[in-house]
Amino acid sequence: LELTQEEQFQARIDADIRIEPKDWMPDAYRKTLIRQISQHAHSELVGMLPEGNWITRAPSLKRKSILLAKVQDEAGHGLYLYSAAETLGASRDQMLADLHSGKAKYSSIFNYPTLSWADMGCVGWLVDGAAILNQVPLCRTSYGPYARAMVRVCKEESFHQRQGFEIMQTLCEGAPVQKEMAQEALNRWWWPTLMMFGPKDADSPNTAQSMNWRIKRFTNDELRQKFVDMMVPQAEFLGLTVPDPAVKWNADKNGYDFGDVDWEEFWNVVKGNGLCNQERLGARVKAHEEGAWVREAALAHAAKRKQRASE
Ligand code: FAQ
Repeated sequence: LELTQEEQFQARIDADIRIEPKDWMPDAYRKTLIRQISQHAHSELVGMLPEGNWITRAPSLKRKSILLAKVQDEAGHGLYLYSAAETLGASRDQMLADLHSGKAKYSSIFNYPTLSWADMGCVGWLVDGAAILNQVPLCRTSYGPYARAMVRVCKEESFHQRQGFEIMQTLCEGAPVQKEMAQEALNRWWWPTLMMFGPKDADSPNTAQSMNWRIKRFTNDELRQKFVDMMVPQAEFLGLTVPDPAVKWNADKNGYDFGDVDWEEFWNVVKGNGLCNQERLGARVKAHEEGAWVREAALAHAAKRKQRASE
């Protein structure tokens, strides 16, 4: 019995054999990966902005240098991810053009403002916590270059998460007003973080096929449940309360019950109408335009070197 190309491809996936750039793959697999990886790359770049807001206002030199290093890591993650997408034939210029025109998506979470120093704690603790839960399984995603990029990214993310938790812990062990700041930030970040995992499985058009191709290793709802199970005890340890009265331990399922996300808010932010969408995109476009001379200079330098080498 002869297997079709597509059946052979699926058999490799089912046997957990990685797909590499030069291997045959269905067009839809390539398209899905370009969509997910470029969206992921854009999230890293836009994700620098909410924290960039606090670099000049960090409460100490030590905090400033840690935050600076973290934001630089995010730029690096964006670059690995764009490179991974390029191995699928996507052009970086096109991906960036799609981000700048508002056509491409990036994570909803980065459209919320960072109003206090405690937000740096919550971004590290909750947002990076969610990012790690989502990305550790991606180290086993079926496409080789994406999986390998995730290994280093996850190592750096776990440092990011610890620094966020440590900011929260310092605030929670501090004066009452510091603890209030921590609680107020948790109240604002909790629900938007739950939205990072994407729509409910029943409303997620891409999950079933992406699970079948082993691009995704867990569904959106599975990861959201893992997140709540991980974070509720950490919040209790800090002496904080997650802003969801429905959170309750459920021994039968060996996990927490929790309330429903405000999906109207989620889609509103995804469609571009969140609190900071315009500001974030505006900042990216401005940075790109103001960096034009650097790209020109780098190209001119490369051309000169090539010319010299051939003389
Ligand atoms: N925001 O069918 P599904 C970070 C879109 S972590 C905006 O479930 P899928 C680190 C989705 O694209 C954040 N859009 O889609 C950091 C789709 O639309 P499309 C980035 C969302 O792909 C931390 C539609 O809804 N991480 O950056 C969102 O199977 C701190 C239907 O959804 C990744 O990107 C959302 N939250 O599952 C940096 C991880 N959720 O494209 C700085 C890799 C869904 O069909 C500071 N990505 N949509 O038009 C993934 O795992 C998946 O793509 C999901 C979505 C789980 C995000």
